[in-house]
Amino acid sequence: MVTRLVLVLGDQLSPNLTALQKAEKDTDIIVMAEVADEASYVPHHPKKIAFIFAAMRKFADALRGDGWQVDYTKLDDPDNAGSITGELLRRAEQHDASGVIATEPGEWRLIEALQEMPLKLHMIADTHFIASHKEFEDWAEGRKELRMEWFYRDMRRKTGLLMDGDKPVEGKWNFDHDNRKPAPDDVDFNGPMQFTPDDTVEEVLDLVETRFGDNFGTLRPFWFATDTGQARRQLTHWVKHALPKFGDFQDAMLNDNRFLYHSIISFYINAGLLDPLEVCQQVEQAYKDGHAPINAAEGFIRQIIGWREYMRGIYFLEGPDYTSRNVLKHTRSLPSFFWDADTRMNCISKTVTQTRDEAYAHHIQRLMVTGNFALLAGIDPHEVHEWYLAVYADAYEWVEAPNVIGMSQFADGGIVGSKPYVSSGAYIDRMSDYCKSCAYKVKDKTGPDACPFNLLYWDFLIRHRDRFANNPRMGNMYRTWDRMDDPRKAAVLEDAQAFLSRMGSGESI
Ligand code: FAD
Ligand code: DLZ
Ligand code: SF4
Repeated sequence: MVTRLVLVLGDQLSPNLTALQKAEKDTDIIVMAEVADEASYVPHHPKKIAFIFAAMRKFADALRGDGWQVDYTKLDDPDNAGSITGELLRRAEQHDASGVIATEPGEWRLIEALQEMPLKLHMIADTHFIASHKEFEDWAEGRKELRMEWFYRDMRRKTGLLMDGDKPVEGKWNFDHDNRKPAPDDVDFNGPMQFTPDDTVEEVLDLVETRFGDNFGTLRPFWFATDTGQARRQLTHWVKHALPKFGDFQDAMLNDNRFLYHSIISFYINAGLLDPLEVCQQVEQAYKDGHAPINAAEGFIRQIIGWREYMRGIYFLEGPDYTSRNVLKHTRSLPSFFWDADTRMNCISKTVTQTRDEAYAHHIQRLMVTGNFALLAGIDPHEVHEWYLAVYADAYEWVEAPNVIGMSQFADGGIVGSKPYVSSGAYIDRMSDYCKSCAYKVKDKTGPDACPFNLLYWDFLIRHRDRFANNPRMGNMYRTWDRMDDPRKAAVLEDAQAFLSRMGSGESI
């Protein structure tokens, strides 16, 4: 009998994994390994490492219960080879295995490492996505602009989600204009379901505390779901109590509410615990049952079959050099307040503190607070990319990089976004209550108390005028600048430079 190894990675924890479908229970051996290389290629948030290790251990137990032979290596196992390929080589020798079956990993780094390994490799597509690489490539072929909205409509047609024959339900593809309400006074949802750590989780928490306790991020309290059953309970809880208002307040931010009406399921979908199509079908059903309005259901489904799939398509279409793109030639170092939250800018301080505590921030905090600031201030996009990859529990390069390098930092030159996502403090003030308790004044455009976003916004636009002045979506911004009188323009740019040099010299800002 020939034995083959079947690799299951920490973000492939699904019984429908293609590698498992191709394997034979009687003869093949599943290899799962907690390894130093994966746990430290960026300084991951301790909650992220604990989540992955705990979910891996439980998934391995479930596979054993289902009759599979699983060779599982814990991080502190003395024989641990320290890398995925090292572990495969060690197990191959142990079992005299003929080769490895693997589902394609979500990062070029690991795909390349597997391909270079001196073992026969059968790498299969990951079918936990709506679109295959080929479908995305065919869609992209010959298009001048790869706009998400057009791709999304194809995914609606393909899945049949929210479709009435070949037409979108309620006559429109996109209800986004209903989804920009500012922060509500009262949020009648208490956030995600929280799970008390069981023995498996506790053991992992102790390990992570010892080995990664110095990484940025608070490990305890730890409440994440760590198996599919728990993740489904969280999803159902959210559909019941929060989905109806998800659309309305999708872009809002609040000092005292970290989750608002967000689903907090990206950790679970990205690790394989939830299936994206099943999640969307559950949301569609809530709409059909009259429980959720169309703007909520459509807004949510678009995030998953639209943005999530589109981001993956871009990552694989653009290739391994994507994370080193830097068309705006930004070179400033990431300021220390991205790690210690020590800044008088309340929006940044709140977002970084929340990120430290939860390994989570929602989309608008990531895009319009930390991302916006990094872009305006001209931070090196690779440093920004490594920060996002480390600090969020849902971050794997296939989804993080297009969001950061593309959508947030415009470092890909406009493949993901047709214009840079930049704003002055006015946007943050409209969508949150951050500015009310900030040391800076959002209404001040210059002077010692002026909101730094106001200063840097103009500095950014003027710095990159040659690139953006002819962008039809940015003409208004430049016209507003051109209407300002010269002394005002000079004061804005001077104050912006002074701010950047204070930041560069490490002064508290
Ligand atoms: P909800 O707001 O409830 O949205 C529902 C689901 O839609 C999410 O769970 C997610 O699966 C999907 N989704 C929404 N927007 C996106 C998007 N832009 N790209 C991909 N999926 C999306 N998402 C990640 O999963 N991993 C990342 O590393 C990541 N990095 C990001 C970095 C930046 C700079 C930005 C702007 C966004 C990033 N996102 C990332 C997208 C988004 O912020 C998160 O998916 C979302 O905040 C997760 O929280 P949630 O589950 O409560 O999402
Ligand atoms: C993120 C991560 C971490 C922290 N640790 C492991 C690990 O020890 N073993 C493993 O199989 N996977 C881990 N992962 C997930 C991988 O990094 C992920 O599979 C690749 O980045 C591809 O998406
Ligand atoms: Fe952020 Fe400016 Fe508002 Fe302060 S005033 S919270 S720095 S946007």
